[in-house]
Amino acid sequence: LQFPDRLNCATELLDKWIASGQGDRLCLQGSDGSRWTYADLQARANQIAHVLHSEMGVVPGNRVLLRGANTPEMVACWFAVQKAGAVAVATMPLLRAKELTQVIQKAEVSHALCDVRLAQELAAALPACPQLRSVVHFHSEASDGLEARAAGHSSEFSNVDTAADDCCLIAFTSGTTGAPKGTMHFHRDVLAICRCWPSHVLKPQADDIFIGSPPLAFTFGLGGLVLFPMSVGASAVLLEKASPETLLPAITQYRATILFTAPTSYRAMAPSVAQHDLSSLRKCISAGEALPAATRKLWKDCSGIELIDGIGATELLHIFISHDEQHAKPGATGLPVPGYRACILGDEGQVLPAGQVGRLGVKGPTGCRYLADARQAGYVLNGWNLTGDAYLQDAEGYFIYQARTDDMIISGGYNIAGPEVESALLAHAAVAECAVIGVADEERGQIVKAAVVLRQGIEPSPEMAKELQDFVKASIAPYKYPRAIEFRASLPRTETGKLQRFRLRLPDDK
Ligand code: 3UK
Repeated sequence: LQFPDRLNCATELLDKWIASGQGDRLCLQGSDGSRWTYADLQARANQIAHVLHSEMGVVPGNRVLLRGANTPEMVACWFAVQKAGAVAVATMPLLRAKELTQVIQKAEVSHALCDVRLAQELAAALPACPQLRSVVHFHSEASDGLEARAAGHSSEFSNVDTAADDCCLIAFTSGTTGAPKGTMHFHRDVLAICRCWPSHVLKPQADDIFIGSPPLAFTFGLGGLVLFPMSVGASAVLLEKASPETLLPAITQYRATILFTAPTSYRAMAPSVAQHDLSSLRKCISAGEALPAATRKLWKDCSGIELIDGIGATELLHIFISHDEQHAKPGATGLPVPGYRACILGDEGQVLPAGQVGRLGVKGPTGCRYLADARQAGYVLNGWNLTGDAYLQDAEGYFIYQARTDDMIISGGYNIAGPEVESALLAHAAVAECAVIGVADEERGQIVKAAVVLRQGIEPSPEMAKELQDFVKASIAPYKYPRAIEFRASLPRTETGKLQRFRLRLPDDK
């Protein structure tokens, strides 16, 4: 991948469409019924860039916190930050003051653009954050709100002449294991991910309509709902409240063609698919968590569409191992996306042969850059970015997910990957969701325990527990069966939809 030395990602993803006379193409649709062309988005981003520059005092290199739900205005803010040569620090809408404080301090945030509906938690963080000098609210009717300020500025702006390897985005990991890590990405990284996975796997077209659930603060959502559609001149639907219940009717309403969401969301939508017109839908992408074979089959059976699985990570910005519809292999994530290399590393950092379980290492145009974090040494080994996942490679080179490295269960001398047991349980018709963890046991070190959410209308009982145990024993090696089963009404998840297995290991979490 070759890039010129000077590069601003806003020029390449946004301004180029207007420059080539295609500014009236549809770019974004919002939950409020708004429709923005590329020219609309450019004009608004330019006005906001003026606000940043001349009213808020942003200079190139400043870190600007962005906080809001998925809306077109939020995308305009993102591009305004790029145009001003500053660094976007996007935060998940549900973060509380304490977590915002950590992010603001770690990333040395000096300015913020915040949806007025999320103003409260940010205000509560401010006393502990003297470095944050200026906050402006958007989606606001106030006279000092972003809309009123932007209206007073020109809709033309000359982008700051940034270097291809100037940092433009600091993304925080979800922090399922310890404090969140800030990861740094350059202008060229933003363009590199558009040329890797989308070009080789997704193959979107200019008339595609993208839709999905991930927040724009999660790089899965930023890529899938902003960068990838815009890199081909396509459009995206931004839903403020995307859930399994709202996604299906939205696909029908907007005639969406490409869907991005997490495996659990496909599973939750499956029973209702028959009641919706999904005839517009062409491609469905699953990422964020391992895709169980049972979920792949369920979605194929109800929608006729073969899921495209892909593993991505905040530190690598987007997907680096995946497969297209023709090369799906149940239970496998796929092959390295062209541009990336992946390997399985042993405890001493040696590359392991096919069939052996080890730590997944990835190398490519993105990755390996943690923001002032001593943990970099533990996550980057000889240039390989360690994702924290245990994987193996099969004889055909496919990468097969095992577990998060710290979620591997050791019971009676056996290494057991929780997700394999979860996959086996999910094949049972009574199981809606489940999570498998290891719990301490005097005799066996750990035992396998399953937390199970039953499908609506099915009651928990000792007989059901026994049935599930027998079902697992019959489909995978019997020593892997869950010796303990706990029925629950729901499972703890992050805002990005990931299971928080560690919370199930805490004594009091219900
Ligand atoms: C897990 C998967 C198996 C895996 C992400 C797509 O999830 C994203 O980023 P995060 O930093 O988490 C990374 C971790 O999530 N994971 C994600 N996808 C898969 N495990 N199969 C998958 N398909 O543990 C990984 O290390 O939150 C996903 C694009 C951008 C992203 N940031």
